[in-house]
Parts: sequence; C-alpha cells; structure tokens
Amino acid sequence: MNLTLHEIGRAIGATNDFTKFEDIKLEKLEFDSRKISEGDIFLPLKGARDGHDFIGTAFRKGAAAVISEIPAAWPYLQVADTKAALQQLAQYYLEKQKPDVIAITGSNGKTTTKDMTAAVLAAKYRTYKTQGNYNNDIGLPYTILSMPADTEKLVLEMGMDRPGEIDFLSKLARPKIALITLIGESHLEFFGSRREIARGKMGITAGMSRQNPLIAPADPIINEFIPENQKIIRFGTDKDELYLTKLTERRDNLTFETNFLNQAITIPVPGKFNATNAMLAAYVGKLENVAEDEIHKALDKVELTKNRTQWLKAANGADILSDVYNANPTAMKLILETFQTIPANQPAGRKIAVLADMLELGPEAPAMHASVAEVINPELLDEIYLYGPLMANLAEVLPAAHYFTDFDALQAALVNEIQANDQVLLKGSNSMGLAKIVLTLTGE
Ligand code: 2GN
Repeated sequence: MNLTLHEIGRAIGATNDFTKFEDIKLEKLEFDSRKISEGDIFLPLKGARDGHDFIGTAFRKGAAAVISEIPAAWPYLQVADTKAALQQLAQYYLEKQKPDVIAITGSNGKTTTKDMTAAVLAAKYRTYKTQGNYNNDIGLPYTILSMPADTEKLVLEMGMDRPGEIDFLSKLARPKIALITLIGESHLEFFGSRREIARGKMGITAGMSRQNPLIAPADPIINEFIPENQKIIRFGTDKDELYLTKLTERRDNLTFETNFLNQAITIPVPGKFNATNAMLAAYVGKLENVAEDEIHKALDKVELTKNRTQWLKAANGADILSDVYNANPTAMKLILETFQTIPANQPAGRKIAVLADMLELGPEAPAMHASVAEVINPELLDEIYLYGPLMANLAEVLPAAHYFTDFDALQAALVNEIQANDQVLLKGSNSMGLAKIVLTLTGE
C-alpha cells in the first residue's frame, strides 16, 4: 500500500493526536475483519453490523492500526465518518501513485469489458483491476487502496446502485479514459427510464478532462448528456468511429474483425456482445500504445471473472439473479432490498428468494442470520427458501419460509416449484453450492 500511519492520518484529517503513535508502514487496508493479517490497517464500516464492534477482533488478528469514529486501545486515527475517510484516502493514494485510470460502466458487459481491457493493458503495463463486484462507493475506494504501489494502469468498474453514484466515483478516480459499454435496462438499476440510466452512466465524465476520451455506444439516448467539448469516440455501426466488420460465431469462441485493427481476433468466449466488448478492450489498448500483436495475444487467452451478481435465464424461462460472490450480512441485505424493489413479471410472476448460510461469521453468526429478517418484506416476496444449519436461525423468525438441511431436497423442490414467469434470487456463501443449483436451473 506504500502508506504510513502518519501520512494516512494527515490524508484523512484525523482529529486525535496520532503522531504519538509510531509512524509505521501499513501493509494493506481491510474493512472486513476476516481478511485482516499482520500489519494491516482496519477500517470499520457500518454495514448490517457496526464494524466498530470488531476492532478488538481485528487487532487480535494482527491489525497494526485502525481508522475509527471512536477512540481505541490501539494505534488509531479518529474521524467523524469512516466511509468518507476511506474515500479520501483512496483519492490521496491515487494522487500519490498516479496510475492512469480507465473507468468502465454499462449494464451487463462491464465485467467482461473490464477483464478484457485489463488483459490487453497487462501485455505492456503493470495493470490492476476491480476484483469481484467491488464497484460502488465502498468497493471502488477499496480497489484503489488494494492496488500495488507500482501500478501503471488501473482499470476500474463503476457501478450504479444509486442515482449520482457514477458521477461521485468519476470525481474520485479522475479517469484518463472512460468507457460506457451499453445503456441497457438492467434489472439492478432503478432510474425509472432508459433516459435516467443514460444520465447516470454519463456521470462517468464528471471527473475527467474534456480532452480525454469517452468511448460510448452510438445510442442517441446519451446525446443530451454529453458535456460540451467532450472528446468522444462512438461505436456501433459503420457510421461510427469503431465497429465490427466481420463476425464468425462458434459454440465456445468467436472471431471478429474491426475497422481499426489489421488482423482478425479470436476470443475464447461466445456471444456477439463479447465481440463488441473485446473490440472496446482492443481500442483502449491501441489508445495506450499496446502493439496490435500483443492485443491479439492477450485477447486470445483472456480469462473472465465468474461467479458474481448476474441475471440469467432458467431453461423454463424464469429470471435468475445469481449472487454467490459476497457472503456477508451487508451484501445479503443489500441484494434482498434490491431484489424486492424489482417489479414482478406479468402476468402472475412470483418473486422467490433462496438464501443459504453465510460462513465464517464468528460467534454471532446465528444472530446475523436471524437479522436478515429485518429487510424482508413479505408483501414483496412470494416464497423464501432457506438452506443450511445457520439459516435455521432465520427460519425460526420467518415461519412461512421453506427450510432445508439437505442440498438435494432443496434442489428438487426448486426445480419443481419455479415457473416460467418467476424471478429467483440465489444468495449464499460460495461453499454452500448454490452455483450448482444455478447450473441445474439454467440447464448447463
Ligand atoms: O456489499 S458489500 O459486500 N460490498 C463490498 C464492496 O464492494 C461492493 C459490495 C459490503 C460488505 C458493503 Cl457495501 C459494506 C460492508 Cl460493511 C460489507 C461487509 O463486509 N460487511 C460485513 C459484516 C457486516 N455487517 S463483513 C463482516 C464479517 N464479520 C461479521 C460482520 C460482517 C465477521 C466476524 C464475525 C464475528 C467476529 C469477527 C468477525 C467476532 N470475533 N465476534 N467476536 N469475536
């Protein structure tokens, strides 16, 4: 992380007399006490639980310091708001290390585009990218602070949980290149209309210089939001700056040509939208002077991140929201709240939540599982399926829920229950195996 305790104290404007603590180098920053190792700095956040309750745990695990809203018995930096401090510190670290930031947003496709862009840039530069779904006002600053000090290119995914969020993230990260993959109608974005989604995504230009390029789809819906004098490169059809000239789709790979590369490119994933994503990644590579044969080789063997929040279609037509990546109470509550606000499919579509155990939560795990009930609105969920020994604690306070201890029985019940018009959320620790049920439902 290349930051010392005093330096961090100054960067976040800590209000206590922190110079009385030794000015040690900190290894890395963590907000989840489970991830703390020797020499780290702990930053408690208010999630489902108040992270300040875990300061003692963090030090027992080897934390060397804490950023805290209250005094601590260990080296600490006191601030009024730890989340704001996280964001300030990320901004400070960026300004200190000065990597070039490539910011990516857009429904669906953004993860693939992020992985492909990072793969292309890594052919020539020390490159770091957003891990998992760390793309919000907590995840993005955390990503920045997790970046190795010698990073040259930082590829950041920017998500849109709330209106104005991308605007905020762009001002924090100050992108050198911004990329919008698509103005869709993603289930996970609640802006009322495509126009509001377009407005939200165009917030990506808020923190960038007008001379630096925005790469955006030809879709006219964004036009009214393009800042005056903004350099913009548009993609889509042969009327635009970037487009596919040839596409050969196969079962598990595809080959495409573009108007700006000499050679055809083959990528090990199918789907026309992936050709567009790879084209965008290649273009960023070109802008950053990666040689064409290096771009070619990087995309040839690109590995894409799996297992994050995604909408899938079940074989019978049901919509599946699969989220087996973040197993903590905050993430479970957030996805439930989001899922519940999505209108049911018409006609007669039901909303079904399938929740499995969250592991490694310590002695309070039973209470944390039970507390998920706080966000459940029975009027917005038709059926709840709970699975695993810890979920018994939630089942106890949700008598209408179907409770399972046996994996095969759960799977059989779901296969039997889910109808074409339903929406199904699946969430739990990776090791609970819900990913297998997702595969069964999608028929893969
Ligand atoms: O939604 S998130 O997952 N997010 C991350 C950033 O990118 C976008 C998505 C998210 C997670 C967010 Cl937005 C915010 C927070 Cl605060 C968190 C988060 O990590 N929440 C966590 C908890 C809560 N609430 S992690 C965590 C782990 N902790 C339990 C509570 C908790 C483990 C633990 C349990 C018991 C002890 C110690 C640790 C213990 N030891 N008790 N007694 N001794």
